[in-house]
Amino acid sequence: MALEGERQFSKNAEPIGVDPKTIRVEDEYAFYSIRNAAIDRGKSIGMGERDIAEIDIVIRELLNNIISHGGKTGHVTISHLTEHSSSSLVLDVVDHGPGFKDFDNALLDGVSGTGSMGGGLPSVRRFAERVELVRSGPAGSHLRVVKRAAFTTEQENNWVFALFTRPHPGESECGDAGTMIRQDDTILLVLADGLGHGPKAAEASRKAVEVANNNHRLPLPDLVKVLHSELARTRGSALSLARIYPEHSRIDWLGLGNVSGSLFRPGVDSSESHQVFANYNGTIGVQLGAYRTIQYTYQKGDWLVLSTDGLTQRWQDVFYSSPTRTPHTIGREVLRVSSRKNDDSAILIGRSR
Ligand SMILES: [Mn+2]
Repeated sequence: MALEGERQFSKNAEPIGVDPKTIRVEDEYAFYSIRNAAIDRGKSIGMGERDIAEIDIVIRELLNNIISHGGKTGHVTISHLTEHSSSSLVLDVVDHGPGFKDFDNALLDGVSGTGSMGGGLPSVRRFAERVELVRSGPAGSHLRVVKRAAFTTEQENNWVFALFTRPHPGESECGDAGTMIRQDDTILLVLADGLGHGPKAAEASRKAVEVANNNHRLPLPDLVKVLHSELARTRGSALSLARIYPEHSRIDWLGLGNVSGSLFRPGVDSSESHQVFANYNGTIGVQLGAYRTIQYTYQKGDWLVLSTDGLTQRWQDVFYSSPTRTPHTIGREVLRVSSRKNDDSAILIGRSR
């Protein structure tokens, strides 16, 4: 919600998210196509019902501003980010109006600016983590809105997830990246560990997430083939894929390299059973040997954990001892106590309810 430091115009007018999709605004009916595309994208990055409802309101307000104050035409580019601790929806809104006369006031409740865009954008501010004025002036405005998915989402298929990443200490970018994609009755989980750390590692893992997002309907072995060819010009990445079929209590697993997966089943006498998934050797984009999908079954109440080798085995102790067992609290605690000092770290943790 903080706007401090974001009032200067950004140099970067290009969309900052991956897989950008641009929709023109020529009249108020553009609302429906933009809303639907944004909602689809929000769902694909794991947003829950509340986030989706808020996106609806945010887009309504942004479109109102284009129609009422922004010269009636423009375009909206929808993209997403999967960096840091969570996924975000990014909206780049460009109009052909006279620009903002008073951007700060436009974000306040009850302020009506006549003749300028921004006759009040309070809901945009309330429901988005970042609202940034990229450009304002007689040739139109460019507003960037970043809405982060809540850490955990609860949806009809009864899995709750949290994704946490942490960069190598001393690096600004994290070389590990992941995503959760809900599609029809399945959930695809992706966790990638770009080789090494720093910007080149981040480039590889981000690319992997982007390619997985764009090809998420493919069977897992086919998705690996596409990933392998698309990452050929990157440094390469270890990567694991899990596709959950809630109706069949089944997880299809395709693990490559050092991104591990496991199921935990809390026992009645506080003992836990732990099943570690099998991984094949290989580095996406560099070298792949033989691999196949392996099926596991789970029960209600089981936990699924994907993690990179930036976490020490101590994370299992945190898991067993954590008194407040939500994916969010456990994931955050695991990163805090068991991240290695010499690598990026990431955990994607979920619970079947
Ligand atoms: Mn690593």
